[in-house]
Parts: sequence; structure tokens; C-alpha cells
Amino acid sequence: MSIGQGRIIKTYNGYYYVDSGTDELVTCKVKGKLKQIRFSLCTGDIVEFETNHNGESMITRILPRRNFMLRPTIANVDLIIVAFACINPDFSYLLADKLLVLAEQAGIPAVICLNKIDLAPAGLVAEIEAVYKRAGYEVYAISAQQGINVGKLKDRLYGKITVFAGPSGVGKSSTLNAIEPGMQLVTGSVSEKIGRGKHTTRFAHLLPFAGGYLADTPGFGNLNLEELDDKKLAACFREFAGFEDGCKFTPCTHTHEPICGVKDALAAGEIAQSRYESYLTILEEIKSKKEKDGRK
Ligand SMILES: Nc1nc2c(ncn2[C@@H]2O[C@H](COP(=O)(O)OP(=O)(O)OP(=O)(O)O)[C@@H](O)[C@H]2O)c(=O)[nH]1
Ligand SMILES: [Mg+2]
Ligand SMILES: [Zn+2]
Repeated sequence: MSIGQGRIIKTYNGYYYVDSGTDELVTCKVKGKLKQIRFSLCTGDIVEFETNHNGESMITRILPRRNFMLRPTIANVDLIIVAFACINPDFSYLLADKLLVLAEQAGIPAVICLNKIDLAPAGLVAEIEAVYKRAGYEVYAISAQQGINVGKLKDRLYGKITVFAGPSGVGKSSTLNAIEPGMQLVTGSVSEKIGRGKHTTRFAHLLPFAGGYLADTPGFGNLNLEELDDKKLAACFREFAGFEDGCKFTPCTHTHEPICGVKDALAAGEIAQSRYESYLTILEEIKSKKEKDGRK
């Protein structure tokens, strides 16, 4: 029997494919006594495994995670690319902000990638870019199809484990193919009728890239942040922090309080309207979930 260690780069049908630094992936199953934690095992996890004399490998231990995201489900990453299209499917400020909140909460650095700039009407890219740059995020406006600015994004990813996350049809797989043509990931069209992607990518998987990995993940429709702690939400809007000195109450929810630095910054145009609106919407979603649960 031999013992090894590696990273789960994809999981499928109860099998875990582990990169242990050799040429071939190790196909593992989960050992009986670990079954109860099987459901928590995910792509990105670092595990120990045993290989018996028949060449069958069993995962015996999961190493502590550095970080973890539930949507998309992945562990131990260095960077998250919040991937959206400017159009087709339309950019959603709320969905982008929800994904940024999840990244902030998981403590994973996030940058924004705005794809399909070849289709964008004049002014749209600059408008979205301005909102997120002001909030303190890097923005890469690219066209995966035409190769515009793909090199700039690629430069940012060397040696890192980066996850591409965003709605279906925004061009996550296309962007990975543009970064590294050898990847040959399957891409799908966007429905003309409903303007949504077709959920082409079905599983999260890590693809080796320049000493690290790039993770392609399935697109999502909506993100549910109801389980989030409402008291921690404001901290996930990173630009709010700089204005909280002006709040009379601590903690301040930045909603009904009469003297509030965040609301002042909003009025002065220092915080984007769309960001503040996303904050209120998410806060409301958390509250109505709490009320519903209270009534049960
Ligand atoms: N015009 C234009 N179309 C693009 C661009 N990038 C991708 N597309 C198209 O957008 C569609 C969806 O691309 P995918 O790469 O499959 O999108 P995805 O984000 O991986 O989608 P899921 O796997 O469903 O989550 C395809 O028809 C691509 O050809 C771009 O830069 N410009
Ligand atoms: Mg895809
Ligand atoms: Zn306030």
C-alpha cells in the first residue's frame, strides 16, 4: 500500500480525480468511514489517499481548507474572476454584487471580468467599469471572441489558482479557451428568446495553467444570500468602510439612521447608487428570510 497527497481537480459520479504532481491523475473513491463528510468534499480540496495493491485509491483525509466558496462550490483558491457579459446576457449589477459579497465573505480576492465588449453599445463598458473601479475592484473589459485584452487578464493569473464564476452564457469557458487555446472547453450559445445561457459547463474543474490552475465552473441563474449574517453584510461592500466614520451609531445599518456617512457618500456620488441598492436588496432578502423562519 502506498500513501499520497494531492488536489481534487474534479469530481464526478462518486469519483474524485486527484492531481498528485505526477503525469496521471489518481482516480479516488472515499473510504467508508469518511462517507459522512463525502458531501462536503469538493473541487480544490487537498486530500491524502491510500493506493492498495490492486491499484485502487481511497481518500483517507481532507487537509484543512484555506478558504471555501459555496457558489460555485470550490475550496483553496487564490482569486475569483467575477465573470459577466456587458450584454447577451445583460449585465446584472445585483448579481455581480452578490457574487462579490460571497467572495468578500470567503476572504478571496476578486476582480471583475466584463466580457463581450465587442457587442456593447457605446458608453456601457465605461459605465460599469466606473462603478467597480470606484468600489476598489480591478476591472478587465475583454472580448474572448476577438481576443481583446485577454493577454492583460492572462498576465494576472500566472501561478495562481483562479476560479471563473458568473452566470451561464457570459463566456467563462470561452475566456479560458482564449487564454489557453489548448483547453478546448465546450461552449454553448445564448438563447435569443430569453437571453440566457444554456448551462453548458456542468461541473467545476481545475485546469492546470502556468504553475497554478484555472477553474471553469457552471453558470448560475440567481444567487441566494439569505443565510448571510445581516450584521456582516456592510463589511462585504468594501467601499463603505471608508465612510463609516461619519455614522453616528455603531453599528449603523446605513438605512434609517439620521446621521450616516455611507448615505452622505451616496448623496455626494462617492458610493455608486447601484451598489447601495444591491446592499438594500440583499439586506431585505436576509430580513424576510429571518421573518419567515421566525413564523415557522
Ligand atoms: N460576441 C461575443 N460572444 C462571445 C464572447 N465570448 C463568448 N461568446 C459567446 O457566448 C456564448 C456562451 O459562451 P460560453 O463560453 O459557453 O459561456 P459560459 O459562461 O461558459 O456558460 P456556461 O458554461 O453555461 O456557464 C457562446 O456562444 C460564445 O461564442 C465574446 O467576447 N463576444
Ligand atoms: Mg461554460
Ligand atoms: Zn451608516
